[in-house]
Amino acid sequence: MRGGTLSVLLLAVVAFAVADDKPHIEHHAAPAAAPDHRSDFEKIDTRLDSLTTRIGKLIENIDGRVDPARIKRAGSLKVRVQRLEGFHCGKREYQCGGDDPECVSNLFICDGHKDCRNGHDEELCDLPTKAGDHFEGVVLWDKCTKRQPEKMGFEIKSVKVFPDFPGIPRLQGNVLIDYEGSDGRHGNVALPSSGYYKFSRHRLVLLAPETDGLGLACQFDGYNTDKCDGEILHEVTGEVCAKIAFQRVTEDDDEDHDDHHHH
Ligand SMILES: [Ca+2]
Repeated sequence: MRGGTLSVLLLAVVAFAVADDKPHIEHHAAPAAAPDHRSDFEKIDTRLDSLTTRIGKLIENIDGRVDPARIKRAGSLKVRVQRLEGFHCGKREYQCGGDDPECVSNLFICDGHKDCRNGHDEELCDLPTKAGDHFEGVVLWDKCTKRQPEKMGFEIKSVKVFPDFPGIPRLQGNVLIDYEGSDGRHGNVALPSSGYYKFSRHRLVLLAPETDGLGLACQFDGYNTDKCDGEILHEVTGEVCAKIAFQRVTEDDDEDHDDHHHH
C-alpha cells in the first residue's frame, strides 16, 4: 500500500519537476511582469519542498521497518526512486547516493576502501551470484536471437575475484536456451560463456557465446538477489534486442523448508 502511495507521489513530483523545467517566461513581456513570475516560482518551490519532505518521511518510515523481507522491498523501491531521479555522474562513475551528489570511479566500488563520504560505495557488496547458481526466465520480447526461445536461463559455474579489480568479479557459466526447432521438435543448448559482475551497476554480464555477437546482461537492483532484468544485446552497439525476466531457480525444493508448495 505504502509503495503505491509513494509511486504516485513520486510521479507527481517528477511531473512537477518536468513542468518546472519549462517556465512560461515571456521574453517580450514588460519587466513589470517579473515579480508575478517570481511569486509563481516561489509557490512551486514551496510545494516541491513539501512534496520532497513527504517522500523523505515515507522513505524513513520504510527504512524504520525491521522485517528483513520488507527492508529488501524498501531497498528495491529506493533504487527505483534513484533511477527516476536519474544519475548525474559520468559514464564510468558511481553516484554515491543519498543527499550527496558525489561521484566516484566505478573501479572504487566494493574494493574495501571507503571512497564516498557517506560510505555507500562499500555497501551492497554482497555478490548476488555464486558458483552453482541457476536463473531461468520467460522471454518477454525478442527481435534478434536465431532460436527465438520462449524460455532462457543461465548458470554460473565459477566466480573469481581478482585483487586488482575486486569490484568486477569474473564469471564463468552457461547460457541456457530452450527452443522449438523448425521441425516442431524441442531442443535445448548450454552455451559456455565468460563474463563479469559489476558492483557499481549491480549488473551481471555474460559475453556473447556465439559468433552473432549477442551477449547477455542481467540487471539486479542491489537488494533482491533472486531476480534480475535480463537483456540480450549487441555487444558492439549496446543495442538491446530482447528482454527476459529472470528468477533464481532453487534446485532442491525438498531441502529448504520454506513456504513453497511441495509435490
Ligand atoms: Ca571503495
